[in-house]
Amino acid sequence: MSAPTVHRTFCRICIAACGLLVATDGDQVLDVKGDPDHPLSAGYTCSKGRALPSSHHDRRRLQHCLVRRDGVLTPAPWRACLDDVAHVLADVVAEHGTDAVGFFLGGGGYQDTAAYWAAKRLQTRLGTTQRYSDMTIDSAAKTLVTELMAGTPSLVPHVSSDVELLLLVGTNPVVSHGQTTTYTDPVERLRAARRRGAVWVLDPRVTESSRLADRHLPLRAGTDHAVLAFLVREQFRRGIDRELLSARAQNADALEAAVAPFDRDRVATVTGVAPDALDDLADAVRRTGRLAIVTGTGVTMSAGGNAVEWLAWALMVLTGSFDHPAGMWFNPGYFAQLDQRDRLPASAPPAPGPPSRPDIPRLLGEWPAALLADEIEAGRLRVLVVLGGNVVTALPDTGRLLAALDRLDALVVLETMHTETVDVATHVVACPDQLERSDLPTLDLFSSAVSTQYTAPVVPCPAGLVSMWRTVAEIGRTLGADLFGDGSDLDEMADDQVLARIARGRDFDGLRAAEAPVVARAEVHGWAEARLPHGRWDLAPAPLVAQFAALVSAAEGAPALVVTPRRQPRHMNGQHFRDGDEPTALLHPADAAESDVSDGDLVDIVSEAGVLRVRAVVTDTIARGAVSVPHGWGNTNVNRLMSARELDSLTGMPRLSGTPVTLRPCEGT
Ligand SMILES: Nc1nc2c(c(=O)[nH]1)N[C@H]1C(S)=C(S)[C@@H](COP(=O)(O)OP(=O)(O)OC[C@H]3O[C@@H](n4cnc5c(=O)[nH]c(N)nc54)[C@H](O)[C@@H]3O)O[C@H]1N2
Ligand SMILES: Nc1nc2c(c(=O)[nH]1)N[C@H]1C(S)=C(S)[C@@H](COP(=O)(O)OP(=O)(O)OC[C@H]3O[C@@H](n4cnc5c(=O)[nH]c(N)nc54)[C@H](O)[C@@H]3O)O[C@H]1N2
Ligand code: SF4
Ligand SMILES: [Mo]
Repeated sequence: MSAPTVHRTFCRICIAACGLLVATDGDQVLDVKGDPDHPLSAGYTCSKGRALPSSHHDRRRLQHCLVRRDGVLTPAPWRACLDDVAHVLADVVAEHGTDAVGFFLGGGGYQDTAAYWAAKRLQTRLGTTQRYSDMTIDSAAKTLVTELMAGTPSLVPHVSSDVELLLLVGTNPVVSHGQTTTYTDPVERLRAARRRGAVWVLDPRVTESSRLADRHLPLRAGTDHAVLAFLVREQFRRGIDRELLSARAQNADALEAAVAPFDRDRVATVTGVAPDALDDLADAVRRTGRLAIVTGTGVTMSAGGNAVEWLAWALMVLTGSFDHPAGMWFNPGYFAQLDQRDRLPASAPPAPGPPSRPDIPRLLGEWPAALLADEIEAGRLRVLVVLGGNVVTALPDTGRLLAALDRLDALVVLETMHTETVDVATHVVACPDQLERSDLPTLDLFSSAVSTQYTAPVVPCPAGLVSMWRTVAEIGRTLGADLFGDGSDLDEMADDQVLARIARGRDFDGLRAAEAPVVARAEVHGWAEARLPHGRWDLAPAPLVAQFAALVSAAEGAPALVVTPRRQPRHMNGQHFRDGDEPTALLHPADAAESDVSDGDLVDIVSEAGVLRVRAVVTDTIARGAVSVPHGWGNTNVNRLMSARELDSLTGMPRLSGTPVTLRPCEGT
């Protein structure tokens, strides 16, 4: 064996984008370590990043493209695979038009900058309405609330480094590294926040993050909106400088009226949190003045997701925490340079949703991913192109979804691995993984600093694999759209030429030559408020106020037992960085006893949508009334329990947190 070569690159499994040192020998990836000189991650990595050598060489890696012939997925060259797709497209478009072709962008698509750019651009060029992505099964509440309160979709808050009060609501950054607010080296960051002040966690479960916090409030699942409403109410009750506030925000009176019923004792009853603990939290907010509130999937996927996000933002506006030190700052983006504009881009005017649910408006031009099955069943969506997503494990109501996918004229999946979605595809394009391609971090507003970096491929790209952007461009060509708009010869174009376009006016050659990531600025405060499209925050947008009122009256008859989500350290949604694990359902001893379930039993969890058989772990680390089950598993797919009919009226989010269920012990296990 020759001496290993060590490459400097960055991880694209989650949004933390940790700096990596990858040792290779030829096409063999030997070892991954954290890059101690990386300005953002300083040597930190998690077990998933360090498992890149084994996932790169995994037996499930796709080595070539596949086409389904006589029911069997058969290897085919890329050109032959795309020619076959072109035939299907020609027939479908001739009969039903371009709008019968839809796109789903998953996590693998978001993490491949050229692919993400190409997909967005092609969708715009085609004017297709059939656009779907993870956003509407993940964090739609955040997009909605940003649009309604700030009047722009372009603000992503990050925790200021000098924060003194950090409140984590339905997020477990020690495992997840964040949903949209990036948490690199989360243990160290939570410890640092504690050294300066206090960390509070709202979560029905004892988590890796709550163990590091000063205070953990194990509230009843789905009741977070009540805690946030109480905190907002306390701000008004304890006094606010209305004149100062009205210069920055409108509709304070409507906000105050909405939260008026949420006095301490009512909130204690609804949430199961002790009244004293609620007072302590309100005192802490008052004492520190400013704070940072980070929400996550535990709440954004719940029925109260929009309300929680709204009230969290409202509290940060009331306390002057947004856009200021000791609160949360907004990343203007290394490429986007939003702070150089006079005004932030305004939210698009409301547009109707898909014909299957026109009442649910489009969000960022997309339709709710949970409605894919409806659109297929109605015959409007006939070809689906999936870019780096595993829709079979990610979307609700698995049984119905599988039946719908089966009805498509073509299901074209662009993937690196043999997944559950590949299993049901008609065409599969084998793509380079992150070590086999050059890249920039995609979503620079999500980065924890105003920064970017370039990586070259770490190992050569094998002959059978084709970049996602190239496949997207080729599909566009078939549909009559020139992705680049200038007649560029796709066959001649290199990945880096696409990245150079994405880098726009910024010095791409300089980036490429730089040995290190470029950090323009660590944090930027005081730019966003002055650039709000309507000049001020809206503290009480009418759709949120109305939905909140409905939520509050519905919450009175809350179900006894609900399924809640959780992420696992060595798994990234449906991507598994360790073999041999099995998902488990965490259950409180009293809930287990009521259903006659013992620790280690297999249990049937039953919802209106379906049944899931899973092993129970009986533990008092979870609050009563919540059953915690992770997603991303093919055989034990929690999405069998999730309804694709009961969707949030403002975002189309399915309720993946807080689904009512009952338990049934399995006989003979
Ligand atoms: N290791 C790992 N990292 C990941 C992922 C992964 O699968 N594995 N997935 C990535 C993706 S796609 C995303 S979107 C992010 C998500 O990042 P997070 O949102 O931080 O996800 P979780 O770690 O599941 O944390 C959600 C927490 O919400 C709690 N919870 C559930 N119901 C409720 C409730 O009603 N109220 C409150 N207050 N809490 C509740 C759960 O117990 C859990 O601890 O993580 C990303 N990072
Ligand atoms: N019940 C329930 N359902 C959920 C959730 C939940 O908590 N509970 N979480 C939801 C959330 S937040 C999300 S974001 C979605 C996640 O849904 P998905 O985005 O579908 O999740 P993944 O399983 O991570 O799928 C990403 C796919 O991209 C592939 N991939 C990785 N790298 C590359 C690459 O470089 N190129 C290509 N072409 N492919 C690549 C991987 O092999 C993987 O199959 O699931 C959602 N579904
Ligand atoms: S936290 Fe882990 S998965 Fe996320 S970027 Fe860092 S090493 Fe990769
Ligand atoms: Mo996500």
